[in-house]
Formats: sequence, C-alpha cells, structure tokens
Amino acid sequence: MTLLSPEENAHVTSLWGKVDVEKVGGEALGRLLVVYPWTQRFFESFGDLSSPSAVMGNPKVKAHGKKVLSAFSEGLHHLDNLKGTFAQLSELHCDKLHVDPQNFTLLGNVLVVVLAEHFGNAFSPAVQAAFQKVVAGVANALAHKYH
Ligand code: HEG
Repeated sequence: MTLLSPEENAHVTSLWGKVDVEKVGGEALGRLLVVYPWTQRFFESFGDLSSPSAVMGNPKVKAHGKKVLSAFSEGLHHLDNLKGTFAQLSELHCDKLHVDPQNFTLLGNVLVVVLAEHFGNAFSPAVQAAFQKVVAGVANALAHKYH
C-alpha cells in the first residue's frame, strides 16, 4: 500500500532534508507538553516543567524530542511499511510506557504546526497535506500493537 503519491513523496523528502531534527524535535515535544499539559504525566522524571519557558528550556525535553524525531525520521524511509517499522516502539509505548495512543496524533499535529512556523511559505498547502498523511500514518503505526 502506498501512503503518498510520487509528488507528495517528493514534497516530504525535499522539506525533510532541511529539517534540523534536534531543534524541531525539542520544539515539538516542548509544545506538546505546554499545549496539552496532561501529557506531562509521562515525563515526571524530566525535572522542571512548571511553566512554558521551563518546558521549552528543559534539556531533557530537548534531548527526548530529538530522540523521538529521529525515530520519526527513520519512518520516512519506510513509508510503505510503517507498521513493521514501528512495531517494536508500538509495543514499548503500550506495554511499558502506557502512553495513550491519542498522544501520537497530538504530537503529529504539533509537529505540523512547528514545521509551518519554521518554513513559512515553503510549507505550502500541498506540502502540508503530504505531511499530514505522514504524521497520521506514523501515529496509526505506533498505535497498531496496542491491545
Ligand atoms: Mg515516545 C520513549 C519514539 C511519541 C512518551 N519514544 C521513546 C523512545 C523512542 C520514542 C525512540 C525511546 C525508546 C527506547 O528507549 O528504546 N515516541 C516516539 C515516536 C513518537 C513518540 C516516534 C511519535 C512520533 N512518546 C510519544 C508521545 C509520548 C511519548 C506522544 C507521550 C506523550 N516515549 C514516551 C516516553 C518514553 C518514550 C515516556 C520513555 C522516556 C524515558 O523515560 O526515557
């Protein structure tokens, strides 16, 4: 099954080549924790999350955001097999981390917002539509092993 048309794939690949995974990852996870504060419950060991600036400046948030976005990035190379690619991470988030899979959708949406902000006009409606498919596909794959 093909997630993206060749044209959409070209949009995603070209934009992703310009993404600073560390910066965007930290920003996306930070925003998730600020905009949807109940997601902070998974990160109690991360230290100070007491205000938006504390969250956005927290080095553990930045480091974890980079880790998450690197894994996401890996998925972009396997758009035809997202379920297989994320099977182990899906099991981990379900069985060990007990992360509600709705949070994958929230993070995907936040990521789209962060990219829109970073790229401005280059994040055209066509590019955005292609990206929405990718984040939805990744969220779906990460939820696949939940039981
Ligand atoms: Mg998850 C760990 C990937 C969304 C909460 N996440 C991890 C790890 C990866 C990862 C690669 C490290 C796994 C390991 O140690 O082997 N996460 C990942 C992706 C996405 C995602 C690709 C979505 C695109 N994670 C996500 C969301 C939450 C969450 C939305 C919660 C709101 N992840 C979470 C927690 C950990 C990981 C609590 C363990 C953190 C730690 O204590 O080190």
